[in-house]
Amino acid sequence: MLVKRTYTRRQAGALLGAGFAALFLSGAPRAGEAPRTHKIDIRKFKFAPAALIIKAGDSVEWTNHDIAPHTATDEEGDWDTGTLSRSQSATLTFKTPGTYSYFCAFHPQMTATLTVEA
Ligand SMILES: [Cu+2]
Repeated sequence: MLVKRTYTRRQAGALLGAGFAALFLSGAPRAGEAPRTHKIDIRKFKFAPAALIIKAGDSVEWTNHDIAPHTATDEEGDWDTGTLSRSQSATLTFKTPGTYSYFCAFHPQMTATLTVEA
């Protein structure tokens, strides 16, 4: 009987501890919003959306829906998805704020912009 009560008290203490931990976490600055993955479709020789704004730490997934191969290639050469064949995807994570203009290496008339906010 006594043992059972002690056990119960310990359990309650553990729950209380978890509650305090949760309070601390929720009270923390909201700088750490969970990173998101944004999707960009490449279809009919266009990036959609052609302009996208994300937060630093977010990722972008490009998916090629065309028969022709495409890339998403940064104009400054900072990043590149590499060649995406039909139905292929590539995901890149962006940590540095800035505005990036990019294009398709096979079809340079295909252009778009990606803005990474701090
Ligand atoms: Cu292309």
